Amino acid sequence: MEATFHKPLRWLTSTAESRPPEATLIPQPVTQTALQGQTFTLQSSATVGVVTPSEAASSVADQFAARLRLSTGFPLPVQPGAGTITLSTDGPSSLGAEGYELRVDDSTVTITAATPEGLFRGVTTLRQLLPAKAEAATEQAGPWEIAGTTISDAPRYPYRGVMLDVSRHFFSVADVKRYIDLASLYKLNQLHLHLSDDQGWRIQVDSWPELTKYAAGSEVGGGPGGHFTKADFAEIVMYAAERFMTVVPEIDTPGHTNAALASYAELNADGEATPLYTGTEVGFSSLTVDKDLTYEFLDDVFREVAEQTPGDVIHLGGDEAHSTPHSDYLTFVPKAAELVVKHGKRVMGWHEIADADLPAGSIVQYWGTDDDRAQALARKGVTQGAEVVMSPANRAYLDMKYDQDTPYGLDWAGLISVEKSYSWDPATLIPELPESAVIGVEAPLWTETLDNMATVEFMVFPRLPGVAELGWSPASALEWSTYKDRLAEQGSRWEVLGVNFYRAPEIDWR
Ligand code: TNX
Repeated sequence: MEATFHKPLRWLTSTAESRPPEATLIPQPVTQTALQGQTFTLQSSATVGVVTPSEAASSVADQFAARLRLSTGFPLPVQPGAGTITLSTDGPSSLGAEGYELRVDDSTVTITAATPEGLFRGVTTLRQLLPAKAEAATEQAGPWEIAGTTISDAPRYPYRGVMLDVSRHFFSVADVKRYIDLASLYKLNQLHLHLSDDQGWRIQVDSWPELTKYAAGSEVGGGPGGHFTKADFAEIVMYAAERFMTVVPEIDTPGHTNAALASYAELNADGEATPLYTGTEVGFSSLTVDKDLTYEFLDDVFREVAEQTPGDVIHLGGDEAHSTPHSDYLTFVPKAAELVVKHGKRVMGWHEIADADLPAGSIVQYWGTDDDRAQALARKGVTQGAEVVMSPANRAYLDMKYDQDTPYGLDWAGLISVEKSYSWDPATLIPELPESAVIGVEAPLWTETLDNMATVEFMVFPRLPGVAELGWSPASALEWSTYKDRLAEQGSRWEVLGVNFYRAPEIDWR
């Protein structure tokens, strides 16, 4: 199987000295230089041109123009060939799939990339260069000025993710779309959806219909739950794809499986269905490792999930299997992993899976808290040829409280201030882990204490942009003292977008 994720680009170096004082971008681009004395002003006559239009490149231009029409009230026609704002996919392949160059001078804006995805990242930067009011959904007064600049940019890592746990509490398609919109503002490219757990099953599986007929109707606290039909899930996948974000579906196994065990008595060792569960304990459920039916079940589930997901990864969980004897766990993981591979996907799993034999091309998601055992498992995964995504729970977990007064969230991995969530290097956090094995970062959001988007946004913002920057910007550009000024600027954008962000006292909000 062909691996999607490539080695980080190392050929571009940061030039922090050339950074103009007005730069307020997150993530910080690889290089940015001011064009002194030049200012672009978007006028009502402006056009958006697409050079070498393809369906995907035109869709990037259409999305951008549609957004700006709302706030500027300008017609902004999209046309083939050069425009006032030109998007070109004629850039050199040396920019990489996500790289782009952006130039703003007195009269034009040009974004050049090698792919539509690169154009999308460039447009994301352009949106941040415009005044915050450009994000408004209603017409605002100009002027629409951008300081002259040239930017050359490409990501440090190919995997830059955010997770949403829709199992502990269910979130609607509209909620997930908003989550995608907000994450894509920071160039994140992976949406990990935690689709099954003890408390609820959230994705339609036709061959095992009780999962959604029965176990979707449960969630933490006894609320109504819910699930994504195949049509819903396709809508999410497409919405994400239009924003160059890949959905990584997780079916958590062999623990965190009460929803399945409650739906089908025959999956249980004693043949009796468990009751639905609406609490927040972990580690009490397990699939039956020595039953053939367990693997028939997973074969069907992974097949139907694979069919619904164009990305090349299925996450099989593997965390906190405290009710699975360890020898059983070591038997289970390779068998479950083989089924994921059988359906054409790469295996991803929480770092515990690295204790078992893993198929080639696996991805281990590290969620440790600087503890030796978790770090050793990440290294063990790499010894087996796996790649690593970094989600250290004491830094990247968005469900941890900011401080003891935070009204929602948990604190088992510690309190995580904005500075703490930003101040680490994915390449060096785990001692003796080869840097080349790290393919990126992910910020997980578990939702035991979160049942609506306002509280989700409160935990996600302002920490998510920092993790996004760790995934995109060169290590030499990561500096809290300048980051926190750039972050302060983002507050005005969130106000325009109606984001319920936490006004952390560490940040000097404008
Ligand atoms: C641990 S992190 C879990 C989840 C919980 C989370 C709460 C991980 C792989 N498993 O089941 O929701 O803590 O922070």
